Amino acid sequence: MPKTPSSAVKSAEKPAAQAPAADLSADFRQLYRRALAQRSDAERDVATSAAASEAARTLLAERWAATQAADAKRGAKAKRVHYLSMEFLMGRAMHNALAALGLDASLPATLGKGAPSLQALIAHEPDAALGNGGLGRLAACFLDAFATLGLPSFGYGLRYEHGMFAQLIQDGRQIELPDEWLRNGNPWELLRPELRYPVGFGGMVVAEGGLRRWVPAETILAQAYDFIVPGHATERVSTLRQWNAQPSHSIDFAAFCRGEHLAAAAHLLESERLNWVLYPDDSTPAGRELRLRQEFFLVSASVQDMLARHLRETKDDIHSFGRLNAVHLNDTHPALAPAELMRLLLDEHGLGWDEAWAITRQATSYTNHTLMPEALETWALPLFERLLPRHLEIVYEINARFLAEVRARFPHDEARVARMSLIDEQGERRVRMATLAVVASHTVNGVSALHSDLMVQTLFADFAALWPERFTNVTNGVTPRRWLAQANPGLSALLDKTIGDGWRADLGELKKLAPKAAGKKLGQDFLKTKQANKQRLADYIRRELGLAVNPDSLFDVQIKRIHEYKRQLLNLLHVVARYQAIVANPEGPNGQGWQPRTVVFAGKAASAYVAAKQIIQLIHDVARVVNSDPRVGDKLKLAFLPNYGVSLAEIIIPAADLSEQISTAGTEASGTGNMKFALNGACTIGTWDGANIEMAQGMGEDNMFVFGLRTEQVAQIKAAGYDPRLHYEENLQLRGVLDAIVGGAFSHHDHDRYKGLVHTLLTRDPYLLLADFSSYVATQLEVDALYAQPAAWAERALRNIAGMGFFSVDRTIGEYRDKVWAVPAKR
Ligand code: GL9
Repeated sequence: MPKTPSSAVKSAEKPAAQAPAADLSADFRQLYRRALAQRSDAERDVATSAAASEAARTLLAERWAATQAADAKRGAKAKRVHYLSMEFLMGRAMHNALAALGLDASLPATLGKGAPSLQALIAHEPDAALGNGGLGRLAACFLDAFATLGLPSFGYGLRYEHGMFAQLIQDGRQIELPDEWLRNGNPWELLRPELRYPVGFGGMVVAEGGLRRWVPAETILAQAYDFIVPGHATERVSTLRQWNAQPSHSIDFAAFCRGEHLAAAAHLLESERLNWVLYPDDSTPAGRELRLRQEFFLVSASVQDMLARHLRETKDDIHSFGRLNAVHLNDTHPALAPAELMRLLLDEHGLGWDEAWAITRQATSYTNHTLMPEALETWALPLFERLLPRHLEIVYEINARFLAEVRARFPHDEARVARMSLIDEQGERRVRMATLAVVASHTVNGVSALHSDLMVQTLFADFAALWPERFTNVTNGVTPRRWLAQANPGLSALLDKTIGDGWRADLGELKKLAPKAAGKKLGQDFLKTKQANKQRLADYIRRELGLAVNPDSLFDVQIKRIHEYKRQLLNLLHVVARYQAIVANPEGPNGQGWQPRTVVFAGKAASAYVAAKQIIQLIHDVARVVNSDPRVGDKLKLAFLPNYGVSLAEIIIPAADLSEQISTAGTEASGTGNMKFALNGACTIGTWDGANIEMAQGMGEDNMFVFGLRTEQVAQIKAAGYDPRLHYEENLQLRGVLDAIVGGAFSHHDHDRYKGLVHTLLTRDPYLLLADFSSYVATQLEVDALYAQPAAWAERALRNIAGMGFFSVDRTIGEYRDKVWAVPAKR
């Protein structure tokens, strides 16, 4: 059949068709048994999962080596993508590895009698939680698509010893504990002893024969570890190259012999602390100097590595670097990359400024992931100058040339020049990293249609006026492998039976569900798979919290970082309102009883974020009261599941009936959890924000429970002078809720505990919770009404799934490849 142009475009986004994969079960069995025999003295569960990961790793490492060899062979011709990110939130690797090898379904048969189940094997692996939230998980989904689409590429990150902190709840409060994910080693990484680069800090700049040269005061070595990431229906295996800091010289032996043991090793600590921790903060650059060192360490090692490879593969043709290499900045955290590339091109390779800058701009692109002003990185000039003196000279030169361009285009507009400068001159002088990223990039993208529009209208308006062609949108996506095939085998099997199994590689296939969505039998089968997932979550909640929840109740879920703009507090205000209504009116809103609900929260608060931590405490306080009130029974239960992460999400998401995506319109850049829920057949209650909008368009707006103010309305209300107290005064229900909280109804009559929280709502309410409250509560009643009709609910959920084809990470990476990185199709 001849292809229409549109299907030709679509098929370019699909993974390449593959010959049927070879059966690896015999090889796997042999490797597994050998590895197990070497662990005969270990505890059985630990031994079996270690043996299975070793066997899978061996098979994947062969494919990985073949991938590297194939790319190296094409190296001089094919463009490579380098994805620089301070965060990769990988989660567990075992299930994905076994699925990629085609061994997950047949595992029991492969391993034979007495072997552990897939679930048991997986349970022992710690999450690689080297990210804070959506931004880091997106990067992990990208690695999956890189392999699946066969894109020559590297992820570059840091090998943190401690990932995202472990969250413990004590008396309703969050306690942070270090996460020791590397304690038993990481079977999915390969040490690369030959890949080691010196990274300098501090020192001075000297002039030498017309060139500037940086003489750093200290040098730390960056040692490469390759974390291997397999793709779907392909033998390609992606690389996440993670840098580990090592001292450039060993202990001071003389000092050691004098008995000065600590002094002999002081510099070891200095280097090692670089990769101790992932900063647990998505909004403020904490521990400033160490964070800046981490960022430069990532950037310098990665840029040196790609330059070395490029020169090796092109026989020293530095001039073609920009044509053959994409350097992508995942947010501004790696925005020093263009400055470091400039330094190397100018000072080490002797290029002139114009050519060096042309190469740098040809290579660099940048994704913005948030408009939150507090997340915009800037560095105080004295710190920047002390650590990176040569880079500051380069930043000044970039700025001088850039501002000349601005002045030429907009004469006599010094206010504009001040706004656009790479240096913020108000108060303490600071380097603006987002500005550096925009000026150095050929393409800048946002992560949803709305966010990309707002980005050029607000944050980067001056830059869009100068270079409109530089800005674009690439809406986020998620991997259907981890988030549907692996997390939800029940629903996956039902989809396979109903529309075939092509959706794993081409999520657009889900649209075949739409004409079948009203089918009675399909609806019943769907609800059955949902029920089994809910039972599994109910069991987990009982084990974790000792709380019994009814698996027939509506599972209403909000899981994500705790942040005021994400409005977990609005969700909680609804819970309190519902609690009060149940007590006041046991017959239900229309005399037909209350639809039983289980509200589930999970998420971590940044350690220094006081308001977010208070919200966690309030959730626990409300839960204690509601869950133990005999008048409520199972009409309402509230559960906060501690230590949220990728693996917990894989249990919770398939079990959700209702997905809470309720950020203030204009604040959530995209969201990706919203996509995972809908893919698993949860209906969404959401604001007109981020990717919710495109999801609603994909599934049909009537199939989403949309509520609340839109972005323009939020802006108008704020401009007119928003007074939240008016809502409090007008809405009796809202008043009852806030009065109860501040009056100590949930805090053992402690009137002070939530005084601050409520005071903020009544006086400033920066995220307009009170303005959206009544619309939210009314929409929640619509949710109840639909849920009371199982067939109609199932149809709605199936229509949601059918509309999710666009949100595959394969489509996202296809767009980056074509629109941002301009990687030519394979010949
Ligand atoms: C984020 C946005 O807030 C999300 O809306 C978006 O989906 C992701 C990925 O594009 O990026 N930006 C950001 O700084 N974080 C995001 O999740 N924060 C964390 O990852 C903690």
